[in-house]
Amino acid sequence: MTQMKEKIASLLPAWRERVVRLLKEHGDTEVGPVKISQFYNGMRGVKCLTTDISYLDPFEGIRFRGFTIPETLEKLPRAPGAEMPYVEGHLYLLLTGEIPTDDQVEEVNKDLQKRGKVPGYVWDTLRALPKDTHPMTMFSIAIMALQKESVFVKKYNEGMSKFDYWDPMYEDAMNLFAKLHTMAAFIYRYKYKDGDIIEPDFSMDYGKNFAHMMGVATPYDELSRLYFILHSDHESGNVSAHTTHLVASALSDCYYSLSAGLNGLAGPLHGLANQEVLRWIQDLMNKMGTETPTVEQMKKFVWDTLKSGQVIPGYGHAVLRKTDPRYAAQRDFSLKHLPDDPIFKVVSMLYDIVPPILEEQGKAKNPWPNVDAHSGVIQWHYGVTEYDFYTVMFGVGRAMGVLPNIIWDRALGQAIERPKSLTLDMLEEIAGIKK
Ligand code: AMX
Repeated sequence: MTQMKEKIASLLPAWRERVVRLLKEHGDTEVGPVKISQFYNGMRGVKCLTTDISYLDPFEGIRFRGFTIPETLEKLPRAPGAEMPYVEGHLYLLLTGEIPTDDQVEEVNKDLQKRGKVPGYVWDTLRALPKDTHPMTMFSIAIMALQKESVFVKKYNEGMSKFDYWDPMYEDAMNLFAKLHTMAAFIYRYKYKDGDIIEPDFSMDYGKNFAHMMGVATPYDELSRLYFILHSDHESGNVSAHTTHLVASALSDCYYSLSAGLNGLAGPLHGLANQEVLRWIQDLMNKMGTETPTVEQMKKFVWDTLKSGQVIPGYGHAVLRKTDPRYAAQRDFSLKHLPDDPIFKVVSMLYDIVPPILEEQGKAKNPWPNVDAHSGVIQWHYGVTEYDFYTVMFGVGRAMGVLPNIIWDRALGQAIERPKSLTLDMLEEIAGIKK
């Protein structure tokens, strides 16, 4: 057993004891009311989920196991001379709550390498799809194709104690995560590079191997590490995390659950926003006929977008009420590596222009940029210009957060999800509306 899995096993009894005690002694304690508006506004703010893997503060942004993004990037181990930490170390942090040693990271890396070979039938499945299939659909199908490998299903069918569920979930999660970067890069090269596939090099770490398989030179390896870490987890209530958790709550395995979560990530209000941002910025540049639009031209374009009833992609957030620290981390990377990139310059100008306009319009609760306002421009700079693909990379990163969540769901005995719904008649009656 690896040190990472042993660590989880050793932490479990104390966590279980806390949950049992909480439920036994305080199970009836009320946490908060639910308003009628929350039935129709996507349950904004209803406190009814629990995770210990990340917490999203509206003003401070995400904390992974208690660490802010700058702390995470600073504390996690990295390769000698590398700018960004190992993805493997972040996985260890999310799963165990502890910053790993170099030795522990090395062991995770070796373990993922052993699990990394993708069976040929996955490639056959992808090759059978029409080339114009969206890469997120391809990614989701590739994950589903692997479902027959599930260790959880096998053990469940053999019969196992519910206290042991987490163990085969862990095995499935690691087996799946170990292959995601290879499947993502395959989809990229198959779809956009005439099927000129670059084989994985498992002597490399996860981020470097992804950059290698994409065929993009350094510092794309640094960017990949940063990108996967930043996109990993964002509490439990966002669509991809919640869907993964919901599906897994039926004891569906990691393959079914992650594929479902990624189908949610593919929505334009969630993970697809990063491709929308780039499309929108390029539309702006094309319409203005210049790579360097003026402030006035940009203001007009922002207002025109709003007046046509569309949202400004990359701005606003359901929970955050300030600039997303994931945006800030990508901005720091860009200031160092691509300060003169024309699209980065537009992104920077929009940072000054959009928030006051959204405030003046007075609808969005958060006028500040989110993670997606920045990710596309950096990918474009390094030649990954096929923006349909960006959400696939988001998905690889997001898996690193949601898979640990569903391992811990099983470990702490979270039940099948089943909230109660009411009819409009019932809500009107509660509201005292006379018909
Ligand atoms: N541009 C224009 N209007 C916006 C807006 C934006 N960027 N963000 C919010 N609004 C509008 C909403 O459409 C809503 O209008 P309505 O009352 O007419 O329906 C109103 O402001 C209130 O919305 P909100 O409570 O501030 O946001 P929300 O929680 O309903 O939605 C989000 C959050 C992210 C979907 C929304 O801000 C949005 O559509 N942003 C643009 C798309 C985007 O960037 N998505 C990526 C989010 C991060 C991620 O998941 N990857």
